[in-house]
Amino acid sequence: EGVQPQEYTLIKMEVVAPFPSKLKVLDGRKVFLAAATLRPETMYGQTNAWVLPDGKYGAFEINETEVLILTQRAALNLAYQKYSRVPEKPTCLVELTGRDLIGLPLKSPRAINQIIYTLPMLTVLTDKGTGIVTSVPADSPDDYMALHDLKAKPALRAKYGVKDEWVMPFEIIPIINIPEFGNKAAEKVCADLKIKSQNEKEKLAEAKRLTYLKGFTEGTLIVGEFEGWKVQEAKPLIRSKLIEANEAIVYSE
Ligand code: A2H
Repeated sequence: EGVQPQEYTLIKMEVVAPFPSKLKVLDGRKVFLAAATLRPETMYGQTNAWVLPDGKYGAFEINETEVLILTQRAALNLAYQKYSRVPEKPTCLVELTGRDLIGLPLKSPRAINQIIYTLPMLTVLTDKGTGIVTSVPADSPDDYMALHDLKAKPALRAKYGVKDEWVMPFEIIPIINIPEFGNKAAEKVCADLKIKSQNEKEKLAEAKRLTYLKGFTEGTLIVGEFEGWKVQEAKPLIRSKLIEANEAIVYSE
């Protein structure tokens, strides 16, 4: 972890009922996967969520009706944050692994796709954010390559019990134009750098650096309420709106 605290936005992705047997104890509650992002303005382009298959997660009660699924570490961090409204000792209603979450259908704020699915990504870190990541393959090289791998490799899907219909219908949704990279910056930069899979960490770090910088300084939104706005200007407004609507939570670590 860095020396500077990192401020994330936690996106509340609602798990659509009926719940599978592992989540039956949560029946009747509003259950969310909490995804940590630095790019709340990209939420229009969500195609899926990512979990680490062998990662440990828990379902934590945050008030009478709402439950957040995230790592225990993140639940504790959140509880100690003054304005989170999470009790200081959040109750874990059920312990889960990433495998238990794969295939869960979600409704996520601002997503153009009505339903997105929870899928495995092998590079998710459980000691960063919440251990849950929302996937925006148009603008995130990690997300683009992980989705590309799942689409291209039937054996990878089989290994994690991923059904074709959770992956194959989901195409990149262009949401931001960057003059140098077009409307699918992550795809363009991954192709330019000849990245072959989600495991090419060094090349992906370079791809992230390039897209992150240009997206922020030169990107323009091409969808949604802020269509035509510069990313830089829209970002804080979209973030505040998500938080005011109780669709997202401030989180730092
Ligand atoms: B970002 P930083 Cl469109 N493990 O959100 C791996 N990656 C994680 C994570 C974890 N536990 N928690 C969060 N992340 C991802 C959107 C996005 C992101 C876009 C473009 C770039 C980008 C959609 N995914 O991040 O190490 C999340 O993905 C580029 C760095 O704290 C989060 O923001 O700087 C970002 O990494 C946080 O990374």
